[in-house]
Amino acid sequence: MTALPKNFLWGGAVAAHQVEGGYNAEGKGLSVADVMTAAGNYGERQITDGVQPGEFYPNHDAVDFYHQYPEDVKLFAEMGFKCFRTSIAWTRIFPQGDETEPNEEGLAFYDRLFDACLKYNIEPVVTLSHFEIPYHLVTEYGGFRNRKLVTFFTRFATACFKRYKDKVKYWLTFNEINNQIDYDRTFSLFTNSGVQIKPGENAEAVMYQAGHYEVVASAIAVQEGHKINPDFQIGAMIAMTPAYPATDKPVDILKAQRAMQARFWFSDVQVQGRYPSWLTRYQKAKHFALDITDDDLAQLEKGKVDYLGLSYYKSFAVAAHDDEDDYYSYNETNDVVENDKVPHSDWGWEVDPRGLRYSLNWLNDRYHVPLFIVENGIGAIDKLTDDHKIHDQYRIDYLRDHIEQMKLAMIDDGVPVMGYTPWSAIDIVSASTGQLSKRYGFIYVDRNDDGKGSMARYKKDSFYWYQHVIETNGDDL
Ligand code: BGP
Repeated sequence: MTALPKNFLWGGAVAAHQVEGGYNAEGKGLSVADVMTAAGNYGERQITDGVQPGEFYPNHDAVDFYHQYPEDVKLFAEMGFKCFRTSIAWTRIFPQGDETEPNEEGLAFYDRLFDACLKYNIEPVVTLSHFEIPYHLVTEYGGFRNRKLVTFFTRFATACFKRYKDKVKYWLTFNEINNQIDYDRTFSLFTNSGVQIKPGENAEAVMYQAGHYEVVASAIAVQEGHKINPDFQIGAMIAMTPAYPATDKPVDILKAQRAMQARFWFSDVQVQGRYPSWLTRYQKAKHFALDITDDDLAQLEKGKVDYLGLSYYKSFAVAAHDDEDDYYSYNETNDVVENDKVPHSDWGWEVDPRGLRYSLNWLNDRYHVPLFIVENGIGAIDKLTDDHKIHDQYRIDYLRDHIEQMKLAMIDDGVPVMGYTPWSAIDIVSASTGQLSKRYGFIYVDRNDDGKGSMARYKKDSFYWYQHVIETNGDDL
């Protein structure tokens, strides 16, 4: 098999709120992640009115990366990482989100972290907003339902671009910006845009308004970033979960088409610089009175991204409700159905490696920009043996199968992929469940769902396997 490009960016990914801890260290403010409790299943975490002393809040200490990052980065270097993806916690830089001046202690922390990476020639890949918006922007402004968030986000982005212009080349604006297409699920709206739906409100309309302000904020940030450093590569980032038609019935085919259009209108706007025609008509037909100005549209055109980051975990199937599906509108909560043609993980997520090759081709045909797989992994219950080993063959098998499909897309189909940073470099807090027991890392962290544990790190079998994959540039899986 022909080798991948020599400069292929092998690495691993995390997010600040899921790995750092230090939730109130050195001036950091509360983010939406800090006010969500743990829970048992997808997206069921509860939102509280703030920090309840004594209760276990998974993101408060996470896995203490805030203090242990020098040793952790050394382990990433031992695996051979060429890059490391994490986010900058917005609330370390602007604790409340609406200040005019950044918090120097927060800026200094990420200086130290990026220096630790660069010491080993590990390129930081930095997400600006990864489900971590300041909670004050939620309570005071209503999150991204408020146009003021455009100013607050671009101020945050510009502060980061200026400070790290010589340390960070690869940036991503909003993590999985398209999750909120699942507008009936509180978790998706609250974590992406900090929006909470009021009684009687049309959640879909609010989602389109908040999503609009986010893509405008992203477009302005891209322009500001390129002024600060023309070499910046600034990307959008989507959860690439392809929707398959549940059957070959024409109404299911149409439903799957609308699902793909709805799930990826965010990246359509951020990559192509304009709204897709179906959406403009749909929003009018639904009488959504949205605040979209001509200046906004001009910004979208000028602020197109340089590449597209994506997470890939699974695919799913969708079905129409009847044979006369009008507008063939899409409601993720109601339209997604069980796909029994593929195996599932411990948390019921479809395991579909070929779906990655399908996705990479679909995105390449649609956007014609470089792609970056910035998340791919399997959450599992890992067992720590008495001699501190973790035999996670299931993770090796999952990642091997997906890397094989990525290589086919790159080498046989000619899809340009910049890099691959599996989720996750080290065990982290699961975003949707708040669980530490839903483990993804190459490195095991001794910390449990009740907050107990030594925080010690242990290399899993997958650590050594991935080290060899990187060493052979993906030739030997
Ligand atoms: C994606 C997020 C990551 C991570 C991942 C795994 O949605 O970008 O932050 O959370 O999913 O999902 P989970 O943590 O819910 O198991």
